[in-house]
Amino acid sequence: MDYLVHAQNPSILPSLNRRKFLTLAGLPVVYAARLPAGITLLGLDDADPLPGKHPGLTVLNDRPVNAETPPHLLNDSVTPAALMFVRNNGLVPRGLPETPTTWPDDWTLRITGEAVPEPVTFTLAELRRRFPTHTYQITLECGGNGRKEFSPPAKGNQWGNGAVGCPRWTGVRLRDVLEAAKYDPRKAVYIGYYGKDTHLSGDPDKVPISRGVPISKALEDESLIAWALNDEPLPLLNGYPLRLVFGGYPASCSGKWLSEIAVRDRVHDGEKMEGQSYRVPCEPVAPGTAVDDEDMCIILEMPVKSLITSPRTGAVIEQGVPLSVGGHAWCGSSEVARMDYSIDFGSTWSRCRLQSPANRFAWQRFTAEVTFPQAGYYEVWARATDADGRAQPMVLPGWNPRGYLNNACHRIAVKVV
Ligand SMILES: Nc1nc2c(c(=O)[nH]1)N[C@H]1C(S)=C(S)[C@@H](COP(=O)(O)O)O[C@H]1N2
Ligand SMILES: [Mo]
Repeated sequence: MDYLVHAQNPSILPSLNRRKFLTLAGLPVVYAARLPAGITLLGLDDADPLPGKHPGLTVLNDRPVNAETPPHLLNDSVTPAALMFVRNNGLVPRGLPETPTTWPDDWTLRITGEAVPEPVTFTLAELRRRFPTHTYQITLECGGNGRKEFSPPAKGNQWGNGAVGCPRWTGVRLRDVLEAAKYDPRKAVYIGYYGKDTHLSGDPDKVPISRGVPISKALEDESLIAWALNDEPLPLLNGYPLRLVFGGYPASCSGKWLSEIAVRDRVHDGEKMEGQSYRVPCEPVAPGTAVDDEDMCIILEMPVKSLITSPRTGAVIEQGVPLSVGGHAWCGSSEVARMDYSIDFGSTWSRCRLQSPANRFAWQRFTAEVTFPQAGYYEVWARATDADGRAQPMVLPGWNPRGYLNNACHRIAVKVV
């Protein structure tokens, strides 16, 4: 096997090169190349449960591990650790506990780069002792969440709607640590992260991912170097023992298994910062268009979006009984200002109740009591609008080659009997 494609991505299988293999739980899927588009391998359901994760997560891929959370399991206001989605680009670092209960004091974080006078190393124990600790509830959403719906399809994990979660994160401000490392504000342009996960090829000289954010984002109050999720050590698959957390930006910026932060004097040029990764066409293009690298722009803030988490799609309800609908809404910068639902395919909309966020970058709970005029099949559609008046589109927004930023309205089916 000279080249392994472990991506569990049935919709692109027919286009796979003959020499490429799909494996599941370490076994080759022998006839993978013949699997019709749209058929998901049944065996994925038998894959071993992921350490620290709820068995209801949908595993898209087992090497690297990628798993999303079905919308109806995301109903908690604060996402439990076991329900936080997992998106790995490489292999989880070896030698760490599968279900951690404490922190390794001697884990180190190096601050490097052109914009610090010299590299500085902090142990995790020092970080915890030396800097003020902050806790924020922050939504993380993969830039490719919703990719499954793009047509023509985009390569990569075919995420449904569940590559999102909003737990409470505890750590220190990245700003405080950069200041302690005496970073030079006149030189600093970007930060780039490095983690301890390893490249799928096993090549120690390659890193699976090394992304970052503009220095202005790095310096925000809510930009954290975090060691706890909901007051417990981070789950192994979510970056134990240390990770970055940036609200409002694609979650790919929030480096896991964090071991180094480079303060760069230029836009960070690490793995998956360049080319077409986490970029969209600078100008809108027609679906299917091939776009040159130089016409692709880095994704910064994520768009306004919402998810109906209760009831689950397919609910059967009794006529005359109002249905409680609930979910969350979030956006990359400002707050979500209003939330509406429709039961007539978007012809008319009614207001939902919408709570304020726990803090900036936390999702906001919405609820509505919905009544249906008669028995039958309905869909409930949900639409969030941000404080700048930008609303979710009802159909797929701007097609882009890698299938990012799908913030189309979420829908569920309801049978009234
Ligand atoms: N070191 C490291 N950090 C990483 C990744 C990774 O593969 N390795 N994946 C990124 C991507 S693409 C996403 S969407 C988020 C996912 O965070 P989660 O797995 O905790 O949900 O982590 C980001 N940070
Ligand atoms: Mo991602």
